[in-house]
Amino acid sequence: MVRKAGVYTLLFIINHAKKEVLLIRKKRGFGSGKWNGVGGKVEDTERIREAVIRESHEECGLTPLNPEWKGMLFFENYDPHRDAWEDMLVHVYTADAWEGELEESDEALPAWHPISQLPLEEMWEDDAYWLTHVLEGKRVSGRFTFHDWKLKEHTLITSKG
Ligand code: 6U4
Repeated sequence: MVRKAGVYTLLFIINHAKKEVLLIRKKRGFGSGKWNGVGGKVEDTERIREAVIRESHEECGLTPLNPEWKGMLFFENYDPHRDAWEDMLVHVYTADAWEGELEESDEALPAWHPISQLPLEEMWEDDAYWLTHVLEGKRVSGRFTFHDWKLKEHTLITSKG
C-alpha cells in the first residue's frame, strides 16, 4: 500500500459589498471540472502565506492583500484501484481585499458567485459541511475521508474567527 502526503492552500476571496465569493472551475488535474477556491501545493522553499498569494495570482490573476488563516482541513483520499492513499493537509484562507484583474488561465476559469447560491453540486462533497462557516468568518478544523472519491466519514470543529 502506498501513502503519500502534501501540504496545500485553499483561498476564498470575498467581496463583502456584493456578497460574492471568487471560485475557479479547474480545467485539468486534481478536481478537474469542479468549482473551488484558488490554491495548490506549497513548495518546499516557501511559507504557507506566500503559496496562498502565488497560487491566487497564477490561477485567477488576483493578488490577495490580506489573507487570513481560517483553519486546517485534512483530506484523506483512498484509491481502491491502486490501493493507494493520498493525504492533503489544506490550510484554508480568506481575503477581502485584492489587486489585479481577473484572468482566465490554462488551469482555471474564475468567476464570482453569490454566497447565497454556492454551486455545491459541482464542488467537493465536503464543501457543503464547512465552506459556509468559513465564508461567515469562522475557523474550521476537520478531517474528511474519501474512498474512490466518495465521502465516507468526517469530523469537523468550528470556532469563532
Ligand atoms: P498545480 O497544477 O501545480 O497548481 P498543485 O499545485 O499540485 O497543482 P492542485 O491544484 O492539484 O495543486 O491542489 C489541489 C487543490 O484542491 C488545493 O487547493 C486543495 C484542494 N482540495 C483537495 N481536496 C479537496 C477537497 N476534498 N475539498 C476541497 N478542496 C480540496 O474543497
